[in-house]
Amino acid sequence: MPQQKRITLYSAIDSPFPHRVRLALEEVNAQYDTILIDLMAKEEWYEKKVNPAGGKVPLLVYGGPELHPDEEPAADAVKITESLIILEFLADIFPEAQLLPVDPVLRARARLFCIAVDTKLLRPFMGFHFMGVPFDALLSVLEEFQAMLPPTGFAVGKWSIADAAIAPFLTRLIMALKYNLGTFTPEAAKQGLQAFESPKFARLRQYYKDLVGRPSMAKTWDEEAVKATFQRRLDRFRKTGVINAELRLPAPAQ
Ligand SMILES: N[C@@H](CCC(=O)N[C@@H](CS)C(=O)NCC(=O)O)C(=O)O
Repeated sequence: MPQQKRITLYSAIDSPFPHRVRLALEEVNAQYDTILIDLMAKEEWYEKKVNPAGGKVPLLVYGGPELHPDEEPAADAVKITESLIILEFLADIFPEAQLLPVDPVLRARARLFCIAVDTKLLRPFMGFHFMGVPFDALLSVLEEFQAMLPPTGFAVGKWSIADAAIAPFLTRLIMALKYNLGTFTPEAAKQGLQAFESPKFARLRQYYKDLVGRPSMAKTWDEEAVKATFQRRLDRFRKTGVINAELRLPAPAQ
């Protein structure tokens, strides 16, 4: 079925949440416009005219004409927030792409996997990056995800929204370890990479390679750009303790 309406995605380079949506849009070969929001210098119009409920990304507009950055979406266009909900929406409007499997049991597994990313991975992920939580906490969660994977292929066999849900976090984690982008020590980063490279994580590593090998990832992952934006976020955190609009800690001792 051809795409019925215009799709506009409000995204941000460093954020893993809109990245989830971009992966799915690429997987279904959707035509879409992207409006980039700089989360560290967020302009007023975004919250005022587009997303008054907190000014977060992603936000997907379905319908209406082409949008210019500081323009309010048309009244008859639909605005959808929350990356996991947007993924489900894309699975619904592009049914032939099977972003969710046809089999009800696999569909349930894909959805559980998505929820597990948000409930189990996000906290230790943020904790390790910014709050001195040891990498071991993250490793044990990664082990749980590895255990959920089938022997080969993606999270529930064929690529699905479950893979979109986790992939942006894995790419960012490996990037952070490779380039020491976080409040952890270089030694912790080295140990983290060694653990990831160990036989224990062979299945997760293969899964990561499969995710990174998708054309959808090639089109949506610009490591240099993410690295630069993440570095800015880290610099701000070191000066002010601000992680994002919702999370602020005492500025770390220099
Ligand atoms: N649960 C939301 C989380 C979205 C979210 O937290 N987005 C952050 C970026 S990582 C954001 O836009 N924060 C607003 C800001 O930093 O000003 C989702 O899955 O879409």
